[in-house]
Amino acid sequence: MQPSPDARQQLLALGWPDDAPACAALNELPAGRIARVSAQHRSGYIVATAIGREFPAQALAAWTRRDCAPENRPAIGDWVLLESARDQIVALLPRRSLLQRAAAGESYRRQPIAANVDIVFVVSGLDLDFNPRRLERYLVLVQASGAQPVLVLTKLDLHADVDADAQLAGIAAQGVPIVRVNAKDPASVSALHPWLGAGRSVVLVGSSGAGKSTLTNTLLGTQKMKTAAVRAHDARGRHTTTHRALIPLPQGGVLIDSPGMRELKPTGEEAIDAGAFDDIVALTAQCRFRDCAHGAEPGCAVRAALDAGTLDPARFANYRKLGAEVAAAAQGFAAQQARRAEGRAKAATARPRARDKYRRGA
Ligand SMILES: Nc1nc2c(ncn2[C@@H]2O[C@H](COP(=O)(O)OP(=O)(O)OP(=O)(O)O)[C@@H](O)[C@H]2O)c(=O)[nH]1
Ligand SMILES: [Mg+2]
Ligand SMILES: [Zn+2]
Repeated sequence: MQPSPDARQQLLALGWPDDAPACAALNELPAGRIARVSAQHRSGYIVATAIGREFPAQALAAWTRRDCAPENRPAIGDWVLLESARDQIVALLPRRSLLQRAAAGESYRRQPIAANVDIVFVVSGLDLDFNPRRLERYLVLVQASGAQPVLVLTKLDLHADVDADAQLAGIAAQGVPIVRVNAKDPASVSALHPWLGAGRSVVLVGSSGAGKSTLTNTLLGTQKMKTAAVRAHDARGRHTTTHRALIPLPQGGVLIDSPGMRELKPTGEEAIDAGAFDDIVALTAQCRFRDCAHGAEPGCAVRAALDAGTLDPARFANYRKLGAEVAAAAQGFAAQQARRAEGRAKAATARPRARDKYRRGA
């Protein structure tokens, strides 16, 4: 079946990256059966095949099983293939990117935040919520996603006096664009348009009250998302947005608004030296000893930079803290995988008959 040009056109409006060479194989698929996951509920998925054409779709049984890893199930932003006659999802199409964090608790499970996004807007207010260390944490996770980060600092109209430049110098030096906006003002927010053209998908992340939904509404030109004032004494938000939403924009791109995050733990897949802290990595390469611990060793370039005031000690401390967290998460995840494999092997030898019976019925 040749895809109709109409169906293809409609997918483009949902963020289908038609020009991406990596998607050549995907473009052979019948466009009329491709849909994008636009929301995820406990009972299943909402998918879209065109702007305004959204409907619930059944997930594959394999995805509803408890032992299915969350990152192997469709997430918001994923492209899926539907069965021709029914609203049943039959396949998850290959991803360009996946932004994820570790789920809360000690389970080492992963929690996808958004799939197939090109850009992650890391949103932070310039108010009391402003915290460069937390932004660095976001950047480590974004770095591992395959998407590009952009730092969006909101509430410029209220806090134009906040001197963020010095505190963000390390981040700016990584080449991460930093944009200051009044999220309520369309003219101010138009500074974000270059990242929001046709075929682009952008996810908004940041703590509650940062202004993600306010930005969404201003970009969209309507008050689609609910917003709420932050607490006066600490500028914390009230977790107003409770579900992720995929929203096609008049600028041509697609935006995913998400609930404010309380906790942002690495999954262990991140590489602390792969882009979020290049300035520190460059310094460590100049230390006299390759295994320098940046303590009392002679010829330590890191300590020299700290002493000279060219490296922010808080940034360096955060680099170490995040590095340790990534390593611990990777270890925990590997140990958990090993336990699971062992459990599966035991179950297979103990109950071959029962297992065969269930498999046949699935
Ligand atoms: N003056 C001003 N107010 C802003 C700006 N950005 C956000 N706000 C206000 O900050 C409050 C929180 O904004 P929301 O858009 O609800 O924040 P959110 O990030 O979506 O929060 P959650 O949905 O809870 O995660 C609202 O009262 C907004 O009007 C800004 O740039 N300027
Ligand atoms: Mg919100
Ligand atoms: Zn050193």
